[in-house]
Amino acid sequence: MSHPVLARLGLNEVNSGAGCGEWIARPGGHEILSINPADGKPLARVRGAGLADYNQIVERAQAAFLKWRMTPAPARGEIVRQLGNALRDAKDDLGMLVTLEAGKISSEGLGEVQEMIDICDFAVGLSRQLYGLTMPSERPGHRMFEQWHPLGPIGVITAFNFPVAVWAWNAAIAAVCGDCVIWKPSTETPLTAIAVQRICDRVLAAHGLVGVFSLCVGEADPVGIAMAADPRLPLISATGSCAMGRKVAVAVSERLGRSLLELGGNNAVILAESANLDLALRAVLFAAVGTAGQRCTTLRRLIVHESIAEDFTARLVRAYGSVKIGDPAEPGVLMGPLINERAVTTMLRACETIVAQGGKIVYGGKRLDRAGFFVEPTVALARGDMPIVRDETFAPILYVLTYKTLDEALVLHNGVEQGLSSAIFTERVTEAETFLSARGSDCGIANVNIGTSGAEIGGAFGGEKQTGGGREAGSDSWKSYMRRQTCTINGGGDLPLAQGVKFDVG
Ligand code: UN1
Repeated sequence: MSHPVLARLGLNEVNSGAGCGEWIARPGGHEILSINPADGKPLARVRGAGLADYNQIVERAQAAFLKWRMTPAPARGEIVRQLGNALRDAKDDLGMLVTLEAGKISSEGLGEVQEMIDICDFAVGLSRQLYGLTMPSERPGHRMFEQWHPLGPIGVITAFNFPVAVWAWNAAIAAVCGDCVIWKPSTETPLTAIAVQRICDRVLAAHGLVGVFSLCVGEADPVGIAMAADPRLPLISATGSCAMGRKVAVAVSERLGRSLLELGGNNAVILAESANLDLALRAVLFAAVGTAGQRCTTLRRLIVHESIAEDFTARLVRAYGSVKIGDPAEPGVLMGPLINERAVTTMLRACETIVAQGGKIVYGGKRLDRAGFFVEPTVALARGDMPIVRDETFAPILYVLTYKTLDEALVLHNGVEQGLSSAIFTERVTEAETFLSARGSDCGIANVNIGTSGAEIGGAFGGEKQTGGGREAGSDSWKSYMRRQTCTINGGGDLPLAQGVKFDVG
């Protein structure tokens, strides 16, 4: 066994990736090798689910739903509270496993588990606040109101870059809403998912529950495809690339199901002339280089006022030079590896394309000569009309673009197909307000004087345009996980009809 953390989290050399409580001992899908991206070596193996395993998991979730939907929401919240506490107890180990399997630096690995704990806390409070409105009826003696009911078992598909937090945003909220959750994690990070599922198993078993949360590790074919097409799952929440989201959206809408999509971003910062440049420098560095550029909220385009562009780029390049790259488990390291070999190839190819399209790489652009999947964080001078700038390359490449007027900056800013996160750095209130106005940022997240990444769970998280339109985590995102019912009760002895319609017999 490669690392003691794996054993502490109940992981073996070969693990079943399918089940809940009682795991399917020998699932029939492909075997998946979990690799540590920091050295390219295997951590452990996972047996993925085949179609028969998937069906068994859905059937168990359907059975569990019958009991879970009738459990009072605050009682469901109490179980999510206990899950949050179990995550607190496991925080160090689980954070380390995120580092080992996803290559995130330690503080980000721990941050992810903290994000799970935070959303559990949020969900506990929410379990007593699933409010419906009461509205005055136009008919005498009538009462009209709406109430929210659980949807059913739902499918949650997550990506490698947030291997546990994004599941938690969905699962904690869905659970207090009364839904059961079937999780298909990325095949790059099956071990963290199994570890989380085992924690869920323990919490649920203490209450005689099984099947509220279940796991189905597997390839898109057959598991992802089956989930998207499955009418037993009224909602599919999916995080990943726009290409993946498009397939999920088509399959889910074909059966008139609901999807909640959190797809690619191409996030920008507008750096105005008046900006506090020290603050901006730190924010840009974290947003562009943090998580090795593998967040959907990663800063990809820096739109700088032309008067400060040269100086700021020079400072940025110096700062890039001081970023410590290396083993993400080591203290002081700020940037770990990319997730796999394919990600490295994609990044290097993008760097060639930048040059071919007339851009100039002023820092980075190369692979590091060491084991694992390490690259240099990269800064490129570019123009908004270069096709590569409009694509999301899931790697630490930052394009620097320049502008003269705020209107011009906004055109550049909104001139991409994705619409997740955005920010402006300015000390002028008029510029900040324009950025936040209806003619400003067209993204789901718009910040002033903070970077594009690192959102808190209390807000609704998601984006517009090809980012998919879904909202997860805080605010009223819970409504996506429930069905709304409008109820009218006639408490009088008469039968008045709405809109004054008369329909009297005799
Ligand atoms: C993602 O990359 O899919 O705002 C989610 C952030 C994190 C979530 C990112 N809280 O960067």
